Amino acid sequence: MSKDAIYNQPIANVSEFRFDARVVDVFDDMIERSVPGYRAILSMLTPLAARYATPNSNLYDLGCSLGGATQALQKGLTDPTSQLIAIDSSPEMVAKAAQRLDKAIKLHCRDIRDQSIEQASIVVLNFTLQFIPIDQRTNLLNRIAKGMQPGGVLVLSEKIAFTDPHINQHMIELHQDFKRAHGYSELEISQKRSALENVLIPETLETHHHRLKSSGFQSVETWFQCFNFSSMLAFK
Ligand code: GEK
Repeated sequence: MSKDAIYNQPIANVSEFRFDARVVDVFDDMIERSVPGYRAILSMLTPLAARYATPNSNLYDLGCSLGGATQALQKGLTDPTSQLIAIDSSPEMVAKAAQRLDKAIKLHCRDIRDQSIEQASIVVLNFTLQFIPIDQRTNLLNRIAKGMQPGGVLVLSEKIAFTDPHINQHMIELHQDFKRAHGYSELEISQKRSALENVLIPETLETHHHRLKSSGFQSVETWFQCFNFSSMLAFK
């Protein structure tokens, strides 16, 4: 696994974060050392797929990156009539994912805002919605809910914000401690923060729960949280 050293030297003007070839090359290392609980969340997708995938349904991994969540879902599938569909808008990501994923999985380089959702038993947005402009999130979730079967489940994992400014600040600092403990320097932490500033927009859990309910999901609950990283289940 290549080590993420993208921000370890001073950069005069840090440009907006993009999922380009450089990021793709170090992505496995970057996400493991940056997102608390990433592995734990992936590992839970396997029992989820085993429980909620229905015959002749589609399972979507939206913003699949290198297919970590897709592979975790596939491990839980027992019915050969369920179809896995993995989508990402970064051509470099999709090219590398294609080398890893089983050929039975439909993998497309596409914006998730243009992806039709049909007969879905499971939809995964594992740290992807946070990159969609806030004013387009409701529309996307409406379309996802519409394309899901009754009883289907959406897994929504997000970096989150907190209403209480003190808690918000503590969580940000605890997350930075996590990154330090995983070998990132102060320079790397600060340059990455600048790169993500207008690209990754976190919202509170209350906002997510409210939006999910108003988009057509019956029941919503947070099942995982570590500092400012969280994962929710929303049932149609
Ligand atoms: C995992 N889910 O390993 N349409 C399609 N893809 C998009 C869009 C969009 N509009 N916006 C961003 N992406 C993965 C991790 S990473 C999270 C997801 C992170 C894609 C983008 O190209 C990238 O691959 C992914 O969403 C976000 O479980 O790096 O923090």
